Amino acid sequence: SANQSPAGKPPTATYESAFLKACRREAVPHTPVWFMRQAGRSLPEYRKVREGIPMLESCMRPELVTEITLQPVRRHGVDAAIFFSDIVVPLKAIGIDLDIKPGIGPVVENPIRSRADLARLRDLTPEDVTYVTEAIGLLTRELGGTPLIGFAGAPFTLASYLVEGGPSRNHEHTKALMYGDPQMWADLLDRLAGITAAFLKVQIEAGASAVQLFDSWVGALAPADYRRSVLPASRKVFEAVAGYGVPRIHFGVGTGELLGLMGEAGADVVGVDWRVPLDEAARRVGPGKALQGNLDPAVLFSSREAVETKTREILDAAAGLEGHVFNLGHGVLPSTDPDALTRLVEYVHTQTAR
Ligand code: 1CP
Repeated sequence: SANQSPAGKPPTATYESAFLKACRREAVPHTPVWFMRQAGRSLPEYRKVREGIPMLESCMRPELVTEITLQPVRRHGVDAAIFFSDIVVPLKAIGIDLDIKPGIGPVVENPIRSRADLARLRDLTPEDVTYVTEAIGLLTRELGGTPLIGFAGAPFTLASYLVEGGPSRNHEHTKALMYGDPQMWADLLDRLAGITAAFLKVQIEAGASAVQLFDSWVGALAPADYRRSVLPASRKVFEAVAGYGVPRIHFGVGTGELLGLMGEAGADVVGVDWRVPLDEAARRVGPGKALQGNLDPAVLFSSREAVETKTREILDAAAGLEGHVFNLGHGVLPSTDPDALTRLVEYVHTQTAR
């Protein structure tokens, strides 16, 4: 596998990549860069190949997934690719009645609200997502030494879509279940942890060199609730994939107060949004973990000078870290100028060349 230094053989280019070295907290030739949502609507070549193809359908076409995943690598020279898919793909694959609606996001026809609904969440098997295995096989051949990041939604964020029935600002139905029926909530998250772990294993076994667990909306919770009601399920996911030796990244938005606990859940790399400077984030996370982040994606709409100033601040705050992967604090906004992203990759690489 490209993911482990093969005993008695020279390590692969992928294993020696700046991205995987930074995740392992080893010395790097330059700070590696990738962007959450680097594939997608900011790229005209993406809009072109997606034309007329619904989002979920495009995730099930291996050649299209391969092309879309490679687009930002070719254009921006980022240090890692992220598999083109969505956090709801494994739920669709086990038969949950959902769709991704343009301009809205994932919508679940019949939300999960009662104990009887839990039976709809059956286990995921590799046969449910053969198109994922096929796409990753194609991709790892095309990518050469560039690592591929696999990903999945974390149990809390998946539960939020399933219980609310779609995107939500306040997560009120989700919290009603969490506080009102803690046993059903625990069972729901445990089932989702099993599905998520199975989906990550498929990606790693097909050739993904790292995985990111997106708990995008968990910042809606206080630390005590996170510890009691979410951390056990996220820990189960991380433990399930620990044996592969691939770096595990854990990311959420608005999680400044949760960074320490998110590290405890078992990640090797903790993702940080723009609200906490990286040196402070490192104090909260503690030793033994790399950090990923954390430029506000909205900064890319300002002048080149302003982008460089904000980026320089991040690189300075990251100077004492054990490992740093440069990223945005959340996904690329759809109307971002792609050239601003290309310039940002170049700026981080030249500023950190060692
Ligand atoms: O038709 C389209 O183009 C729809 C837009 C879109 C895209 C391009 C959606 C719907 N998903 C995706 C791809 C996607 N989703 C990727 C691969 C792209 C890349 O990173 O290069 C990834 C990693 C995701 C993961 C994802 N989906 C997350 C976690 C990341 C994050 O932004 O926090 C979440 C929360 C989702 C749900 C989702 N899917 C799509 C939308 C618009 C949303 C968010 C809806 C909401 O606000 O709740």
